[in-house]
Amino acid sequence: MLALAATACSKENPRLGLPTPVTEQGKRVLTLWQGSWVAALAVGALVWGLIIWAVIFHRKRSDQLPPQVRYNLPIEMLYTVVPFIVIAVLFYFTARDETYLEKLSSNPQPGQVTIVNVTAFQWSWQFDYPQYHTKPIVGVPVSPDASNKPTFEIPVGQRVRFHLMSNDVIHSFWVPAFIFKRDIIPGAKSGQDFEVTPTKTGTYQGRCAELCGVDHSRMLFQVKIVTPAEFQQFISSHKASGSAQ
Ligand SMILES: [Cu+2]
Repeated sequence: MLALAATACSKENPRLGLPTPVTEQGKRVLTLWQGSWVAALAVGALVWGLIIWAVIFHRKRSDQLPPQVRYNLPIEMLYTVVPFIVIAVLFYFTARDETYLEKLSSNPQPGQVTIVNVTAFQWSWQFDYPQYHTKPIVGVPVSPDASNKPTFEIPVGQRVRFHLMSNDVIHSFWVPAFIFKRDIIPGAKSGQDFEVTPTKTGTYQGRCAELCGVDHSRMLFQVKIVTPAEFQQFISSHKASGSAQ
């Protein structure tokens, strides 16, 4: 109830602790989270109701032992079937949304799907656009200057594919506003790609979410979601010198 009250000021449904999503995929995660809360509250209301009912209507009235009942088959069945239904519903929606979030474009073409290569290292990030032959955006490890976070840009309204790589240990790519994070396993051959469709322009904070060494907490970056025209400008200003494109 506290969580509901704390988020009730916004016009939209309460986000229950999650940030405002800035991607299509983030919206799906938020909806799954909200649905899980509704399911949890429904189950909670049932359990609380039964407890209160038992406390009020079946409290001790005398020293006489009430009739001792065992093996009530209908109730035993109910105990088994109801949790199974609860789990099946949660499983269905989780599996459905996981499939949606894992979906990758079969043939990513520049202009339709922007590929960003993300390389994590102790303790910063490098961002490359392999389709555009740009100069890499490299973070300075252990930069005491908080404004010096490596910042890359992606276009709004188009799919963006992140390809994650690590040079050393396990890191984790996390942009809270995406409501998504993915561990980066050094040498992993699969599972290191995911796609998002940004829906809201702005500058969003990112960080490493896997304890990866002494300066883990300084592994910060920023992602700017910009209009496609601004993105083209960003790409031309980062072209490697002497590149044909
Ligand atoms: Cu890290």
